[in-house]
Amino acid sequence: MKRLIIVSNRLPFALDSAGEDLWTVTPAVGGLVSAVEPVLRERGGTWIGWPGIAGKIPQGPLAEATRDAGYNVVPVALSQTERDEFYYGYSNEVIWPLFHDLQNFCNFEPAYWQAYKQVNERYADAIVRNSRPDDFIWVHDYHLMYVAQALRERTRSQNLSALTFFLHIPFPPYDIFAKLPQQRRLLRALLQFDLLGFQTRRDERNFLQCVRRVMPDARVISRGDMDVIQFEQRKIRVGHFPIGIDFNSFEHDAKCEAVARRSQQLRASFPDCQLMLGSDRLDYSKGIPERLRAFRNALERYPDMRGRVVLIQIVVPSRVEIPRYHEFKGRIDRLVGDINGRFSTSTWIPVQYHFRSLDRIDLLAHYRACDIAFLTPLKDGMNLVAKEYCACRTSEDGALILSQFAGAAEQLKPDALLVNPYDVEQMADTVSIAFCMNQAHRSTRMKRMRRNVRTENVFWWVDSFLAAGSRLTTKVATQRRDIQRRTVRR
Ligand code: GDG
Repeated sequence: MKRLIIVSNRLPFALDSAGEDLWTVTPAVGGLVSAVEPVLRERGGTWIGWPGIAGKIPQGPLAEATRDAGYNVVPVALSQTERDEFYYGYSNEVIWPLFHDLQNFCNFEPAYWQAYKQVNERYADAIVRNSRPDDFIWVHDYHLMYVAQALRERTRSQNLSALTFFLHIPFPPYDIFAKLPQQRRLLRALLQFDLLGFQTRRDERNFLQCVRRVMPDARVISRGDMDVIQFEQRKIRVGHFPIGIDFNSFEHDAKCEAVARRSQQLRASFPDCQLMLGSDRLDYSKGIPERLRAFRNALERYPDMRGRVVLIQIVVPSRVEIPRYHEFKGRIDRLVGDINGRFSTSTWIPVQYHFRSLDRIDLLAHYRACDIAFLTPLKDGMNLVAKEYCACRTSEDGALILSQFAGAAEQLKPDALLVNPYDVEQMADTVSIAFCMNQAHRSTRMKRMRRNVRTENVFWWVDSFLAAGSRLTTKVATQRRDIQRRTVRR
């Protein structure tokens, strides 16, 4: 088995200063970490990433934080300016909104691109220092799309391992991508990887469409479930690999005593009510205001639901240093206040709102206790919360209302109730349908969704990606031998 080197912007934990020589270590929350951490813990390997603090990295606390990880951790340091321009800037003010089709939220500040390249070069240097030619290098996500180009500029091509990349967020259609000032440079950089993985068929199709339109020198050849791009005498394979979750671990933990107890407590706090759950990082792509407006609309138009349904909305703080995120939180606070102010009675409050991260037991207890999950991203690479909800429904019941623009909809669509998050009335009608759906009907759908999430789990995802990559490493090795032979003959 090849050594696995994971490269992502963030490490699976964040270090934070709590005063002179005092440090806190907080586990990172987010889809990438949820998916990749169990894999690396099982197989071992190396994780290269940033520990979340600007400036010098304190070695003692880092060693302490990674002692029991089960894999090596290589930190990458970022200065405050780099953090601002690469992470908050290019990654989160340009790529994130653009790739979620929210181009009006973009700030195309030219200086951001320089910082993006510079920081990607830093990650490339860390890879060079910490990898061997036969390692499997797997770069993750939109922060690091320039890494392969930086690596190729640093290493002579015959010394490179196969370089692979997976994009966790959606890839936008051409008409949106075309707004990116660095569109050609970015595509060229992506084409320096040997394997490119996307979440869904839709993302893969969008990417190929952009390559066809923007890169006239590239030739796209379709081959069954994998596409191949011929570019600058190299072949780049392109596929879609929908990410999954560690189903067994969620199912197992959801059945444990502590989760059962907490789940019963939750249910007992809302007698005679159906519980609906929304759980998201604080992000404008997750459709939280739209969901709240739909819930308000449902309470207005379906008065029978008043007093009989509670929406528990968990919002996990994220990127709060960015002013837009701060303003966005204000919008959510006001909507929750409006709904509760208008509809609450002395015995019933319609929205239970938590602005904090729950620990795993509490999160799983919410999955177990809630009759309906209500997840309405405007666009989402996958949405793991939807899959985690299904895995934790150990009694095989519960309804899932899911945005048609979440990647997970491609796999769960026959059984999830799909909604358009821009259509508040349709969402409200779907809330009413879910509310009235009988147990037998819910159970048939949930069983099928659980089967899918159990089968196409995170290990299946990794295996299919690594399998596509391994075919590639053989090819890269052959190519390397050919180059060496030619050099010797000369
Ligand atoms: C990106 C893409 C793609 C949620 N609340 C709490 C908590 N969570 C965990 C969930 C889940 C993760 O956070 C969120 O994952 P998502 O997939 O829903 O969303 P992103 O963070 O935006 O992830 C996304 C994903 O990458 C993977 O490829 O699906 O489309 O945007 O795992 O469990 N965790 C804790 N407390 C909470 O309150 N501890």
